[in-house]
Amino acid sequence: MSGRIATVFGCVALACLSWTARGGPDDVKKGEKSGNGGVPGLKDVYKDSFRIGTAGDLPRGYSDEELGLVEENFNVVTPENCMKPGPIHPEEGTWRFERPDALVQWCLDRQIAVHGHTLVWHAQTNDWFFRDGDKAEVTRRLKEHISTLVGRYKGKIRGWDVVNEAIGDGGNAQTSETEHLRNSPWVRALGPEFLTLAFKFAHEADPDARLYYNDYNIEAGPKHASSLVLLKRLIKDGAPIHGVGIQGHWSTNNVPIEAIDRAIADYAALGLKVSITELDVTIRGTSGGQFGPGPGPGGGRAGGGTPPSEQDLKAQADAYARLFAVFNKHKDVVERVTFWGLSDRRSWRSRQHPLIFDANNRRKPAYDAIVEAKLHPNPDPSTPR
Ligand code: 9MR
Repeated sequence: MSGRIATVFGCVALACLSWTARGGPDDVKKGEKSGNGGVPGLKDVYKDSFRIGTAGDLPRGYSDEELGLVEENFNVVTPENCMKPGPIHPEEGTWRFERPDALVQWCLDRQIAVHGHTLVWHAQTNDWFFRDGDKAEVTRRLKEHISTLVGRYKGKIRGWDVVNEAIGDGGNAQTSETEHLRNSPWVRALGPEFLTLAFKFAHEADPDARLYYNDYNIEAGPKHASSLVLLKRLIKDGAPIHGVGIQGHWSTNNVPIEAIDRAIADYAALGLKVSITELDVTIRGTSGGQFGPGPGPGGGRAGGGTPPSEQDLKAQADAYARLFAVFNKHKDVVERVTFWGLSDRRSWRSRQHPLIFDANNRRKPAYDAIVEAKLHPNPDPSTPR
């Protein structure tokens, strides 16, 4: 065993020992204390499996307590909004680098990796990209956007969501045999080739960056089938793609464990890695990655939804445990599991309490269940404990 690996093992073992000394996760009282309070950080517990991430436009506006939680638990950060085309590149020649620079520097100073989100999207992309432009001009703008952004953080940002959410919703048996691309301004301007171009431009700007296609609901049904058609085409056309991001906006009413298990294997069979890029499990209601207020009872983004019951929290903990068991089963393929937000206060679905820290930064039962899923795996992850 190399010295480095031995050190890693030693650290996790120490972390686990301190956990055991407290009597194990059952002994961690919900709401007892904010922060980790001596409990091992998730990044250490899962060190030999994959990176554990959080999303947020850190560090501005975050409290010391929140930043402490990030440092203790996560070894990769995704900027939630500040690197999207709209905020970072509102007009041709106008760039807003202040927040992204601060985020990258904060992470670099702490040896936390950064995953960039997102270079090309149908949403939060200002019209100037497409205005009065023929195909050659829009391609030039796309290239300039990607080269400038990826080039600026070359060697500092580990990977990128190159294209986000290109596949349309509402597919059926017929569309599942096709890519079923969303009718976005990118498709209208450049045709389906916009994806290949985006990957090529990103690779040229930083040949070492891990390049991802990212989407929601692609683990099951016609959208999964379309994702396979699309990815095969990208690979065939020589797009430098390394992985697929399954966003992972699920709910306690719908955790498609078997589909996720199969989908990861399907992507691996194409030679791709997989990351879970925007994980949250809402309590009650439905989920999905679409914009707008969360659907169903308790949906929406503003705070103050009905507080979760003990039963809700238990159902959520079971869901997270089963998910992490499946991710861990595929740890050779899964590179990263990132939660979409830090706490239930810092979530786009805050009324549905979807994350592992509550609105006051206290560990929820889901946190303990995720640790347990690694330390004492359930022999049959398809069933709750
Ligand atoms: O969480 C993000 C929210 O703060 C923004 O208002 C919204 C619109 O830009 O985007 C949210 O993040 C989305 C992500 O970028 C792509 N997948 C779906 C996420 C939730 O809408």
